[in-house]
Formats: sequence, C-alpha cells, structure tokens
Amino acid sequence: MDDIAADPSHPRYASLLMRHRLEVAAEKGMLAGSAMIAHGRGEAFDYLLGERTTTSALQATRQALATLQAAKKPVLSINGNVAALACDEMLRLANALSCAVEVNIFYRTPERMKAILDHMNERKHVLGLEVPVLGHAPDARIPGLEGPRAACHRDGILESDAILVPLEDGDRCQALVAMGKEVIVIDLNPLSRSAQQATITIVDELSRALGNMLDFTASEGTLEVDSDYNHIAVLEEGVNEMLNAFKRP
Ligand code: PTJ
Repeated sequence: MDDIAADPSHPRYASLLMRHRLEVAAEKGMLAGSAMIAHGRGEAFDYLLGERTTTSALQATRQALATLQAAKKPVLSINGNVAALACDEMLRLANALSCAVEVNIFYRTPERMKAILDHMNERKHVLGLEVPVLGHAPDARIPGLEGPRAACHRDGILESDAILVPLEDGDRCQALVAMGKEVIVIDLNPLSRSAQQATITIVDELSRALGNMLDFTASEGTLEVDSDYNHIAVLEEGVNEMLNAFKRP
C-alpha cells in the first residue's frame, strides 16, 4: 500500500511514513484543509513523549479495548486524517470487534465523503474483511450539534453505546458524551477539549495505539474493564511524561 522513498532503517521512518500517507490522501481529496496543521500539532506532542507508548497510554489502551469489547453496540468513527493514517488498522479492529466503522467528518463535503468512503471500501476489499462501512446514507443527527457535521447513521453512531473517535473535535466529543455513550478518544494532546471530556483518552500516536489494541486482541482475547479506572489521573500521567521529557535517559 505504501510506496515511500525513505528506507525503513531511517530513524524517523515511522514519522516519514505518516507524512507520506497524508500526502497521498491529500491528492485523493480525502483531507480537510487543516489536516496538516492538526497532524503537525500531534507530531509536536509526540516529540515530547519521545515518540513511544507510555505506561499510562498503555493502561488507557487496555481500558479502551475492554470497554469496546464489553459494549453492546460499539462503532469506530473515521475522519479524513484517520482514514489516511490508519485505515487498515481501523478496519482490522472493527473486524475483531464485529462492529461497523462510520465515516463522520468535521469539514463535511460530498466530495470528501466520497473520497474517504471509496478509500475505506477499497482497503476493506483488499484486506478481505466483511466490515460494514457506514457514512454513505446518514439518516439521523447527533443531538446538540449544528450543521452537516451532525449527520450520522441511526444504525451506527446514533445507536452505539461505545464509540472510538480518534483525533476528535471538542464539540462533537461533548455531544457524544451528552448522549450517554462511552467515548474513547485517541489524542496526543492531553490538554485538548476532547481529551479532557472523553470517558477514556489514549494519549498516544494513532497507529501505535491501534497497533497495541490489535496486539492485545490477538494475545489476550477479551480484556477486563477496570472498575477503578481514573480518566483524569491517567491523563495527568500523560502530561507529566511530557513535562519530564528532559529527564528521560
Ligand atoms: O476530516 P475532518 O474534517 O473530520 O477533520 C479532521 C481534523 C483532524 C482536521 C479535525 O478534526 C481537526 O481540526 O482536529 P483538531 O481540532 O486539530 O484536533 C486534532 C487532535 O489530534 C489534536 O489535538 C492533535 O494533537 C491530535 N493528533 C494529530 N495527529 C495525531 C493526533 N493524535 C494522535 N495521533 C495522531 N497521528
């Protein structure tokens, strides 16, 4: 899938690969105008983390996976950046959870929706997965949100009880929490409104977090929800990891 000039032995290969994926997605018309800005902000926070998964991020990842596994009707939300960076991982995770993915974007245009849906369906076909890809025919709205970004599927986001929304915008995260859902965010910025408002926030790079979830699924099967999980305490550990960046060996 990735036709990238850089050598995998390059110390910054993972970062170069993600940038390459965004460039390809931009050419296909999948990305919002501000997608690169959002990515750059994420990269800056990842530098402070040392571009690695921290212990607290792993704790959040386990709780997120356990919560999705325990849900009656989980759904995985896809925006332009997520489709560009980690389409295959999202499809594989949905397959493992036997749930749908739903394309639901902030800067909604018919052209971008089509480009993202085409990409998701093409990758689903290549991977040979039977995952429902929603977003093509929204028949419901997220209460409390104005404009086209509220459009969603009744059988997907609207009726879900747990939702994974990587790189989410604060308003929509708040609206989903207000609907009583378990809202799981992946966001490298622990201070973002989404990170603060979600039920569970994984402060980690998107593809690393999804890779860890897939590894846990393969190695451990069904995980236990931790009833003592403390969202704010785990977030604070993420902030402390960044503040202590200079003290790391
Ligand atoms: O495709 P659309 O229209 O839905 O738009 C998608 C973007 C991401 C452009 C839109 O939702 C947006 O503007 O998002 P924000 O408000 O900039 O928030 C994105 C958050 O994701 C920021 O806090 C970044 O730090 C974080 N982030 C960016 N890249 C990654 C990331 N977190 C984890 N992994 C990444 N690769």
